Amino acid sequence: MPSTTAPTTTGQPTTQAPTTETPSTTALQTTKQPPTTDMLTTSQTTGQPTTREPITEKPPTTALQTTKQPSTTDMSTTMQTTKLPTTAFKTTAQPGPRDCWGYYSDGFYNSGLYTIYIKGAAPGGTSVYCDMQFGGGGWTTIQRRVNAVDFYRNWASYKMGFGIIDDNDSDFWLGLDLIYLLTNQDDYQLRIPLVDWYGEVKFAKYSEFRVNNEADNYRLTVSGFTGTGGDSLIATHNGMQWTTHDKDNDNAIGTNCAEVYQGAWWYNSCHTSNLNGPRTSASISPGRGMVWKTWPGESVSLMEVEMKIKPLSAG
Ligand SMILES: [Ca+2]
Repeated sequence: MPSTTAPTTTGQPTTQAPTTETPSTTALQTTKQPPTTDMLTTSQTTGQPTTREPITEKPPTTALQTTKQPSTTDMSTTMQTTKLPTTAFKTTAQPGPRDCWGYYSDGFYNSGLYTIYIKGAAPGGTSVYCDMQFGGGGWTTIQRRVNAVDFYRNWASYKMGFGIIDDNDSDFWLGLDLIYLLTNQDDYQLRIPLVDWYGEVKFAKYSEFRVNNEADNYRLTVSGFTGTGGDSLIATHNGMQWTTHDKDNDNAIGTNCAEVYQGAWWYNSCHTSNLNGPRTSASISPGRGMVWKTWPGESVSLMEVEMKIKPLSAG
């Protein structure tokens, strides 16, 4: 790993730098950024973000992994004691909504935590954050970046998920196994709100979003773009497999894109979007941040992003 002494701290926002919360993340970000004059000259002096600044990490209130949830029904108790594989659950009745749209359809209009019962997942249910207000409501959130949780993680972490799901100020990745199961129980659409460091908001929406299983390295199928932020997903990333710093499935010969861009994604060789990259300052070396190339551009890291899904049939 190169040990450049990039003067990156000068480009960090001064009032809300995430450095106070996860020094290790910052270290990863800064060591990868070569010295550039752009970074210095574009350092924001008047355009500092004024809204939705990173908030100090809250104590975990809800474990991401659903296996920690207590069993509440006789059915789930039976399933657990017999140690049946999760696929056996398909033979039993659906205990509740399979996603947030199911709750919305049942009249639940408040955003927050809900327990959903994903086809093929743990019978005890999965705790997820449902966005019931935005974009017509009923969105199941699979990723959120609004704080300082380190997203430069290995294959196992992205497979199982990480972070804390509690409210709008928590960062998390739901987990590729659950995203696979979710997106294969129906035809799902994907919505990605993009927020830059000035607080401007745009979005990208896809009428098709599906992730395959681990045997196929969570290959991405995405199509049908609409939105205001441009498409930074289809052309480069459709059909690609998942790559982490410890498992290289990208198309870059002799290079691990996750390692270069400090994230984990459906890298090609390498990317036009990097939403699991470092959540760093507004000005970055090209691609080395929380990037959406079509807006605000590859040399700007976003301030906030989310990935949310809903059945296409929901409208
Ligand atoms: Ca490679």
